[in-house]
Amino acid sequence: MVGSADVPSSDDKLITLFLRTLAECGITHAFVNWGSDHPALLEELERQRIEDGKTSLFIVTCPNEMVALSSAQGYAQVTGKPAAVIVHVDVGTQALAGAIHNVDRGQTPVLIYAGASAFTSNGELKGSRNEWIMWIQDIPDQAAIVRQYMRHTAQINSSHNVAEVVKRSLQIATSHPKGPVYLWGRREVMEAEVDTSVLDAAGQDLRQWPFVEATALSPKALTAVATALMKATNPLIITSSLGRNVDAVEPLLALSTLLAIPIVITCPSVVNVPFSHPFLDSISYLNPSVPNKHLADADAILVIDSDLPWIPTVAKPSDKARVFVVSGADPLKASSIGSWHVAAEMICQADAQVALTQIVERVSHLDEQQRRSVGEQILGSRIVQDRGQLLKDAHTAWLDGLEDRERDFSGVHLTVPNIIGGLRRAIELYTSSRGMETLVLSEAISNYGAVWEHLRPEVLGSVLTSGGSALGWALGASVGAYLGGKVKSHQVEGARPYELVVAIVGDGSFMFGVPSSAYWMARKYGTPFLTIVLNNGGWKSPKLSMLGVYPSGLGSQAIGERLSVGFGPDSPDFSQIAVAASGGWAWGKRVAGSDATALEEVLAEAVNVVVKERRCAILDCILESI
Ligand SMILES: Cc1ncc(C[n+]2csc(CCOP(=O)(O)OP(=O)(O)O)c2C)c(N)n1
Ligand SMILES: *[C@@H]1O[C@H](CO)[C@@H](O)[C@H](O)[C@H]1NC(C)=O
Repeated sequence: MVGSADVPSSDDKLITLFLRTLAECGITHAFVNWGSDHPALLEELERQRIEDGKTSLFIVTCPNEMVALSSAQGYAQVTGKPAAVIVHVDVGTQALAGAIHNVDRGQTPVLIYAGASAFTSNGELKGSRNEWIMWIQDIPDQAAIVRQYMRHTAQINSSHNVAEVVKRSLQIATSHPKGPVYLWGRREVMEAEVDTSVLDAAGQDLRQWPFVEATALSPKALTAVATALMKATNPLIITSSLGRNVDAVEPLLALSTLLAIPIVITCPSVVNVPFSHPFLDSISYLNPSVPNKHLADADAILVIDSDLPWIPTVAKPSDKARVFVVSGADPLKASSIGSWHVAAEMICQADAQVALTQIVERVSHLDEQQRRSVGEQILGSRIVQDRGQLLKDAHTAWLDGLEDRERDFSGVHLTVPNIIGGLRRAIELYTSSRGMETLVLSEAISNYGAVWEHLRPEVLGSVLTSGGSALGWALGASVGAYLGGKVKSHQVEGARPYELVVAIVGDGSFMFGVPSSAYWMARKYGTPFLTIVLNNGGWKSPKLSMLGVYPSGLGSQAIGERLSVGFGPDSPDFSQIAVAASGGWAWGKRVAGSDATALEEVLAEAVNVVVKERRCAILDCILESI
C-alpha cells in the first residue's frame, strides 16, 4: 500500500477506479437511487466535488428505480451509448421492474450496478455490517433477479480486475444484440483500498475492447435473396426496428426503389422509413383492422430486423411465398423469446445495413448480367414501373384518408387523429426548427398505430417507443432522452439539443410512469417536455384483449368501470399530478369536446410553454371513455 498505512491517499480506492473506468469508457451519466450499500460511492463523489469541482459522472437522482432505468434507456436510445444506473441491493434491483424487460427487448445498452450487503459481521473489514437492514437484504443469488434479461452479469470482487469487469460488460452491452448488463459488489469490496500501481495500470488498453463487428450475408444467402426479390411478381419487405441504425435506412430505400418493393412496418420501435416515401405501405401493430394487403399475394418476402412480421391467426403469407429472415444477432431469438417461429426458407444472421448494401449491389449486378446475356432488364422495366405507380397511388390514398380523419370533428369527443394531427401541425408552426429537432416518445398503447400514422414522422430517430411492453417508460425516458440530446449535441458534429421532447401516453401508461418521480426530475435537471395524455378513462387494451376472445360475451356489454379496467367515475386530474410533482413548475390543462379551434389553441399554448418558457406542459386530452 502506497501512502500512510492508516490514512491512504484519497484516491487509492476501488471505487475511484470503478468510477474512473466508467468515465473512460464514455459513460457520462449515472441515474441513481442510493442506499446503505453506497457509502464508498457517496464519499468518493463528494471528494470529487471538493477536489475537481464536479463529479466525473453527472449524477441524476431518481426517486424511483423504474424511472431511473427508463431514463437511462431514453438516454441510450438517442445517444446510442450506455448510461449507468446505480441501485440499492436486492430491493433496488427489484424496483427496476419492467424497465428491465424494456431494455432487453429494445436492445438498449445500459450498465446497471447494484451494491450488496456486507459479508462480514464483526467489524473485520471497512464496510462490515453495522445496520439491521444488512441481514435482511442479503439474498443467496442477487443477480438471479435479473439474469435472464441481461447480456451479462458479474460480481465485482477485487480491485485487480474491476476495470476489466467493467470493460468486458460494456463490450458485451454494446455488441449485437445490444442490451443491459448487471454488475454488483459487496460493501467491503467496494470500500477496498487499492495499490496505486493497480490504478495506474488500468485504462491503458481501452482501444482493445471494441464491440463485435457487423456480419454480412453469406454468398449463398445473398444470391438466394437477391434472385428471389428480382424474380418475384409481388416482392415485399417487412421490418420493425431496422431504423435503430439510421445508416441502414439508405440501403433499405435503395432496394425498395430499385425494384418497387412495398415496405410494411410492423410493431415499430423507431422510424424505419420517412413517412412520405411512396413505397412505405403501412405501419401496423398487426391488428385485424389494419390488414397487410400485400401479405397474401407476396411471392418473395424479406423480413429484416423484425421480431414479429405477422400473426398467423390474423394473416399470413401463402405457402408458396419464399420467405427470408435477416437479423443482426440471434435471428431465432433462442436466448430471448420462449416460443418463436417464422416459416421461412432461410434464416440469416447478418447486419441490416451490410446485408441490404450487399443485396442492392447484387441486384444491380445480376440485372446488368441479364442485359448483356439476353438483352432484358428488370430494373426500370415496365413491370417495375407499374408496380411503383400502384404503390404511389396507394400511398396518396392513405394520406388522404389520414387527412380526412384528422379534420373530422363531427363526433362528441376529440379523436386520436384530431389530437395527433393537431399536435403535428402545432410542432411545425411553433418550433423554430419546424419539428426537425423534435423527439416524440410514444407509449400510446391501443393508439400506437394511430399515433405513428398521424405524426407522419419524416426524420429518422424522431419517434421512439420502449421496444417492449412494460408500461411506465415514456415519462422517465423523456428526461433521459433530453439529457442525451444535450450530450449528443456536444459529441456529434451538426447535432443540436432537442428543441421539443414530447411524451404521448395513455392515462394508464401515465400512471405507470410514476409521474411523482418523473416531473420532479424534469424540474430538478431542467428537462422540459410536453406530455399528451390520451385519456380514454382507463385501460382499453385489456378490454380489447377480452373482446378478441369473447367478441360478444358478457363483458362486451359492460363499460370499463364495471369491468374494473376503468378509472372513473372520479378520475385523477393527470395534469395536476405533474404540476404538484414539480412543485408548481409544470403547466397543465385538460381539453375535452370536439372543437377544432379550442384544440388548436390549447396545443399552441402547450407547445409554446415547453419551447419558449422551457417548462413541462401536460395536456390531458379527453377521448370517448372505454
Ligand atoms: C407493467 C405493466 N403492467 C400491466 C400491463 C398490461 N397492460 C397492457 S396495456 C394496459 C393498459 C394501458 O392503459 P393506457 O396506457 O391508458 O392505454 P390504453 O390501453 O387505454 O390505450 C395494461 C394494464 C403491462 N403491459 N405492463
Ligand atoms: C467473484 O467471486 C464469485 C465467488 O467466488 C465468483 O463466482 C465470480 O465469478 C467472481 N467474479 C468475477 C468477475 O470474477
